[in-house]
Amino acid sequence: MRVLGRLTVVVCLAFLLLQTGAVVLADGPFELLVVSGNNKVLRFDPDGRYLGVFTSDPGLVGPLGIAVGPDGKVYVSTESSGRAAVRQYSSDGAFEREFHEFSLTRPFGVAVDTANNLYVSSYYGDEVVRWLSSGAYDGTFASSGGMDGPAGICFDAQGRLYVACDMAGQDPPVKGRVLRFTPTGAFDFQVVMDNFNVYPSDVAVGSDGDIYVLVTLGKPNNAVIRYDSAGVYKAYYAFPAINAPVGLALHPATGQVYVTGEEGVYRWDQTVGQQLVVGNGQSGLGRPFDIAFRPLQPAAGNTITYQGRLTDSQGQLASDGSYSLAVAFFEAETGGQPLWQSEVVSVQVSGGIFTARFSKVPREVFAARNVWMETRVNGETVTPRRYIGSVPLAIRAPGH
Ligand SMILES: [Ca+2]
Repeated sequence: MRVLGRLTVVVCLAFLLLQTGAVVLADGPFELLVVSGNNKVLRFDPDGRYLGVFTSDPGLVGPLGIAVGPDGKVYVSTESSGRAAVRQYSSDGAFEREFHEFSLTRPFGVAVDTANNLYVSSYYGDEVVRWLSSGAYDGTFASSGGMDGPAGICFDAQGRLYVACDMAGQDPPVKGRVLRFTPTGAFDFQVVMDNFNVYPSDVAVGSDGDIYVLVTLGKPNNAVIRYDSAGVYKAYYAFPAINAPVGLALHPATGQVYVTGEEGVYRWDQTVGQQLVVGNGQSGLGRPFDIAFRPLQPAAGNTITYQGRLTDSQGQLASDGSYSLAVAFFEAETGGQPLWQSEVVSVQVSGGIFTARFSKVPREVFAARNVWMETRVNGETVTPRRYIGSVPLAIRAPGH
């Protein structure tokens, strides 16, 4: 017990409910980040179940491309009113910094190498530029090989950069192609489309080294064309339902092809062919652009709703009003470092009852064998810690 002003107050846990955004997946623990034209990035599981908003950062205006770095940082390219940039987010969607250069135009493609350097295509600049992991702008990384109209970009396992080029600025016209560059930026290989008017807009490389090219031919002929690592044609995945396809990603475990167009997010299924994953307009999705897979982030959706009652030592309800409240979780009843502690939130107490919500509680808290929760009210620690057990999806605390 601690004295709070003139009152001695204890917290009684009415109940503690853990809500989780984690979904058990049959096909592996991955989630899909989808750039939404309404200035958001949304999270979905690979079957299209909505997992929440990754970011609706007000600085995200005109989002285009997306990439996830090996350190879990997420990069989203944008262009608004002629100003192009890339915005960096933590894995839980908090904005961290912006990369901007005046020369950047229509930055459709974003990729990150294994050293966390950032690469961005500049569609009208006919180049791929780079920012080093230090944040320093490194200028042009690749522009040779006749690069024209670079859009989507990606790396393969050998650290080689692939650039989907629509070559639309050429007169007389030339065929669209994917250019490949060595880790030092030297042009070393290309895959040229078989026909004119086949415009590559994005590229992905499978774990087997196969090259997948998303091409625009006009609805209903839009498709992904698969080549082996030597550029030999291998397969054709037709997406007749979509117009203006822009984003391509391969499921990291199954290799399934995912694309976006005006109508939503689609994937190619061995049995049924094109298959709708998320329709445009569903779950707040507005005109999907680029997409990227990343490991499922259960923690990002974990929210604790803490409803409790404040009383004094005689059991009298605390007076109505605003109180500050914070919680910390420990593996022991006394001592030790907290597994996690919340920020301080303000709660309204009415009739002794309050509700506090803490979001983004890391999953490690709930992986611990035994967990005690400590509550601080108006800066004072309320003792003893409450045992809340090893936490399943919903728990009821002992005591009250
Ligand atoms: Ca892409």
